[in-house]
Amino acid sequence: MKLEKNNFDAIIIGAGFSGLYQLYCLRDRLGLSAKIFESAVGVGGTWYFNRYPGARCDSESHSYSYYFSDQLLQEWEWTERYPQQPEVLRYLNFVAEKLNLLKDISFDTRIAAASYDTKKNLWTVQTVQGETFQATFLITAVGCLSSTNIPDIPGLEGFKGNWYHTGEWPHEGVDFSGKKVGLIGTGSTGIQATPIIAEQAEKLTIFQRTPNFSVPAHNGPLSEEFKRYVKKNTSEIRELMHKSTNGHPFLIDDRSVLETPPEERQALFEKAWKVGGLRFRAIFKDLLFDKDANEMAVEFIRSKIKKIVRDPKTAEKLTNFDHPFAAKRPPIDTNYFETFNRENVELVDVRANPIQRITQYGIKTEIGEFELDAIVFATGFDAMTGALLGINITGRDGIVLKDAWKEGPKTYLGLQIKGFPNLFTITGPGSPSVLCNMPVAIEQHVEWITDFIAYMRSNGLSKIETTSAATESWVKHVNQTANETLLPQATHSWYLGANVPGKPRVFMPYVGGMARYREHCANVAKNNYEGFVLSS
Ligand code: N01
Repeated sequence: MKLEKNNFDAIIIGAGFSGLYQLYCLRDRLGLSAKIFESAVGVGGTWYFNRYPGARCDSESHSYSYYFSDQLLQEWEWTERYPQQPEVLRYLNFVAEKLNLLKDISFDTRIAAASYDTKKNLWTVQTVQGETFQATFLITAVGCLSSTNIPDIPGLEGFKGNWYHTGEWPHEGVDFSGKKVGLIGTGSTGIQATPIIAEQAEKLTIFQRTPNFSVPAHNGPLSEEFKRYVKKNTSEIRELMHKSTNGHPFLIDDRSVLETPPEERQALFEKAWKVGGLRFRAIFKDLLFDKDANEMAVEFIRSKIKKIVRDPKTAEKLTNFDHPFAAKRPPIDTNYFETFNRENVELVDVRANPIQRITQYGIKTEIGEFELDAIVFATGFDAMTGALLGINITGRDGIVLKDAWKEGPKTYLGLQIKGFPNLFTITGPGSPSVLCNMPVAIEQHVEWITDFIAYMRSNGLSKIETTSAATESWVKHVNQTANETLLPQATHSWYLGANVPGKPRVFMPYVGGMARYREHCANVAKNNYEGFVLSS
């Protein structure tokens, strides 16, 4: 164990779900000296920053937990089917205190740069304040959706009202009472925020570029019976999540929508709509693989929206879909479409009438100017690579990560990058990550990294780096797997990097499923970490 003040065995960047568990594993399981550097003044990562109205997790609460500790599972109790942001933040603080993690986290400390010294086999990280720290291992736990994307719309600097990005929401909250609010973006975030802001604001105008699918969440308090079921069946729930494609506590049904007779198919869609949430996507096995199969889900959702939304013109704008259902991350909602029946809500189609500029008093589109007191950007993130590339990372022989990823991110297993020895990327591009219930993806990565470091230490090894061959073959597999599905057909998706101008178009997450990925990683470990060069 390294004892000098600024030297550690491992440095972890980020104190969200992944960083906290990684610290616990390295410090308490392996006995290493480890330190987290976190830019915020508290734990939580994405849950620390995303405080927008309606912020709630789309995974069911009983699955949105660490499953490595029975004690944590028994002591914590979720209150609703989907946890609200403050509850998730309370949970992460509970874990950090329970595991005594806070003393090894340096808050309010942003890492600006990290560089690898080949001779010393050491990573040096530098904070924005200029302080430096060193470690053998560098582990990024920076989150996939943490670098906010604010579109470059001319005129924003001259806007006289207030504007906000949902991912950097003021901690004191925002009171929209009596205000005319404009909201740009209809992804999961915009869809969650819309009904809540509409209840408060005098007027809410939603600027929609791409009509989005959404399925009712059917949120509500958890029954005492369900809470007892969760506590009694932790092993079964864990096993089910590990077996499932997306790390959720339910499996994708083995039934084909195309082979199901029409009446039965309709009944199954209706039943799934009543159950709600991400379970809707799991009722047929072919929805993400076959365009005709997918079209049946599209038609069903379209008909539901048209029944909810009273104004036919608004309903038309909301259902003029241009991509397959679930090819982009499918939002789930509470009263999203119902909100368009309110007198104080207006929908503007900015694909037909593009935003021209932001003026002093509002947003100007081709059909006219919308007067606004506040603008909410629910415009998403520079996903998966933004936060990593926000740190100036230099590897072996002066290789800069930005240059290495000029044509898009390339990793082995989403965990390691050629040219960057001893650097691990938790839920990095090329891993199931955002296509999975995140805590399940995170636990698997953290445990795999921990086992790898333990293996190195017990074999007297101190340096690992993946090979070009392993990387090329994995990247090819990630692309092939994506192309077997309909997901790349949503050409404006952040999965492809298409939401950020100039970002290379590469399908970033691994679509092959959590269960398959898990098995693959286990085999790599079993074969003495095939695809890595290990040395002392
Ligand atoms: O961001 P998004 P998000 N002019 O990128 C629009 C996770 N999440 O924050 O589709 C006009 O999905 C853009 O339009 P288009 C979840 O994984 C999780 O909503 O590019 N519009 C789109 O409508 C999710 O997928 C939870 O045409 C512009 C929207 O902004 C991910 O976070 C809750 C524009 C951005 O949608 C990101 O979701 C919420 C412009 N210039 C989110 N630029 C939970 O489970 C962008 N848009 C808790």
